[in-house]
Amino acid sequence: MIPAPLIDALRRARHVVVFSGAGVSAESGIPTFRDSLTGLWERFDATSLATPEAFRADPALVWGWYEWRRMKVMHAQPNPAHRTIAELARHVPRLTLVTQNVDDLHERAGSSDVIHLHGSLHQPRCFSCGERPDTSPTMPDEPEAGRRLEPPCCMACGGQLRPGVVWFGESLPTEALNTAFAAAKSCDLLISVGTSGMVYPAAEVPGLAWHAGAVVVHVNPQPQTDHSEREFALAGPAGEQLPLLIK
Ligand code: BJW
Ligand code: ZN
Repeated sequence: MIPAPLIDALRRARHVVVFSGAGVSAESGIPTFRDSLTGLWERFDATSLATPEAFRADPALVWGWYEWRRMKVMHAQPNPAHRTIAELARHVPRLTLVTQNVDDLHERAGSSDVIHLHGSLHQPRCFSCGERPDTSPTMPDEPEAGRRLEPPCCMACGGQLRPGVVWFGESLPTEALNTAFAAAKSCDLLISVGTSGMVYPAAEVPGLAWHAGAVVVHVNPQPQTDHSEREFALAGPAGEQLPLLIK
């Protein structure tokens, strides 16, 4: 059941922001980070994999782990949540999609101009000079979690390529962050879907929208903390809840 004031807000909205996290890709078989048992940070140590220090210490361990994840994404398909977001963009005057995800499932579902706050698994760059290769490195045959793989060399300087994601302690891409914050402050409705809201500064996005007067809805199977006025929760998997919004 979608609350009537939320349906009303969606009908009236001139600018909708969708803010997505790992949970939106969970139903495509891509593991989240912090879910108990299945989350990546339950099984792998973030500080040995998702920091520049980790890459410096053991580039083959880090590159191999990200190639394993990239392969999982390449074999995955967008799910009804990705597809509903793409369709919603055709129903409202303006929609800005801001994602923390490093996969390309929103794009493959038909969304365009996706703002990737935490970069992309599919756009490596040189760890030394920042140059981006024209083509993505070829996929290893059968990468496995924990299999070490030497990163390819940068054609410009001979340095090592690194995954094009934002690691802990690194700044988010300035333009993407500014655009996301500006959209949050100017939207009438923000749909936060599949995120624990624990990682900053991205986690500020829903709050910015709420403080600027927008209606905010959280779509998540986990019970959320208390909500204030103009704030709603749709409790359940994104692939089931989001399609109800456009019915
Ligand atoms: C479903 C579902 C279904 C399940 N349907 N839902 C303020 C306070 C404290 C710390 C900090 C602070 N400000 C900054 C920091 C430090 C740090 C930080 O935030 N740490 C916190 C964890 C404490 N932030 C940073 O380091 C950031 N950089 C920065 O601040 O730079 C400034 C600076 C510069 C120099 C020095 C110091 C600072 C960068 C953060 C980059 C995060 N990168 C990662 C990894 C990316 C690469 C990779 O993929 O490996 O990004 S971490 C990981 O978390 C990933 C995600 O994008 C991000 C958010 O996770 P998300 O998407 O919310 O996933 P989960 O798993 O947490 O939640 C999934 C949710 O889905 C759950 O709620 C489920 O219930 C739900 N779900 N199934 C719908 N079917
Ligand atoms: Zn280089």
